[in-house]
Amino acid sequence: MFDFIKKKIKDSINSIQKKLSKEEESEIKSDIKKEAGILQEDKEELKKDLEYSDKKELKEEIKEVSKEVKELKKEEEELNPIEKKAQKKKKVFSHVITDDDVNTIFSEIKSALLENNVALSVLDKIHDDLSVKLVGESVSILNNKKSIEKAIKESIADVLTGYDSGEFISKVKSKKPFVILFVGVNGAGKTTTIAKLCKFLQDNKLKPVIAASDTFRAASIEQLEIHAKRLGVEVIKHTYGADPAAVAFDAIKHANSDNDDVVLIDTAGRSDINKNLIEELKKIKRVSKPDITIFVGDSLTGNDVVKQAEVFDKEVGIDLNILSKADVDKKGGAVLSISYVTKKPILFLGTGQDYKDLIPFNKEKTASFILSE
Ligand SMILES: Nc1nc2c(ncn2[C@@H]2O[C@H](COP(=O)(O)OP(=O)(O)OP(=O)(O)O)[C@@H](O)[C@H]2O)c(=O)[nH]1
Ligand SMILES: [Mg+2]
Repeated sequence: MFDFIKKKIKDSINSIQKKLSKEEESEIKSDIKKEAGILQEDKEELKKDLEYSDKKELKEEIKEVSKEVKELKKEEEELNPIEKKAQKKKKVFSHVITDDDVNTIFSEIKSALLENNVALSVLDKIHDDLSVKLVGESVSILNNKKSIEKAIKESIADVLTGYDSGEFISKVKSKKPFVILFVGVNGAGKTTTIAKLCKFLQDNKLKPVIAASDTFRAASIEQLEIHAKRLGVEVIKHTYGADPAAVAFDAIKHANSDNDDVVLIDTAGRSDINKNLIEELKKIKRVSKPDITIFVGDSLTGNDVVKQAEVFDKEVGIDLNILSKADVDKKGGAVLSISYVTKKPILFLGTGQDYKDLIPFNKEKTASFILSE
């Protein structure tokens, strides 16, 4: 994930580094010129003095000064690499970052983020954040990479919100049975994510049961039953075409009598979010009164998945996001946008087809990963 953004961020840091290095070069040059000028004046003075004083002594002095002038000229000619020269002069050149510098840094990142389908509001937020963090900051010209990288990392982390998986488990344990409703378009990864989450709950000593409330798509019940058998979890089902809300209701009743800890309600998707789907989900929600509603989105669909999440939130109401297929997503635009746009945190990233491929989301790690080598 983030391959393309990673490269662009590096390019942007290098280009600002280059800009500042050029600035430093001219600063050093003008310093040297100034010093050489002063020495030249000294030399002229001494020459004048020579006419009136002890010639031998003054000749020595002139020789000294001439030598220094020569050395400084040589230094100016050799003004590369910059680092060596600045060290030699034992002078730390610093630069106060301007709006213009931040625009230079941001312009490269912006194109990368746009190409990765990052939402516009997220772009604006990152730009504003970078300005607040960097403008007016005095950075070392030779060693500004670290401070700029740090600011970019923090600005990216600022647009991300995660929901701690430990906190999630505590919440689930706070009520019995804890009911979780899953929503999302078809093929988003709901059913697979439910199977992975069963494993995660089992690993945390919780007993889940699944409601097969997708009575719409052919083979959806069998798909769930295959996972459930492997995981040793019960599936509460009706027939295809049955009322999905009634299935959810039965699953909760079953959990109460069977002492199950969590009810996971699988629902149907549609290729687009149509009225039927929304009405169906609203009814399931009314009947099952879930403690948490999770939106499952396919991260490969970039900005579309963010728009879907907004619609589901507006129509049905969502509490958390899980993004699937992060393992095959080279861009990462959905991951960067979804929590900022929907204001709902990311709980997990799906990173493959195995049950273990459900990674708790961590915003600092994600931001660091974007800037890692
Ligand atoms: N590589 C990868 N594939 C995934 C991941 N999550 C789900 N898939 C695959 O995506 C496809 C669709 O997943 P489902 O879980 O059936 O999606 P759904 O949302 O239940 O789809 P409908 O039931 O049609 O609404 C399946 O082939 C899954 O194996 C993931 O994290 N990584
Ligand atoms: Mg499904």
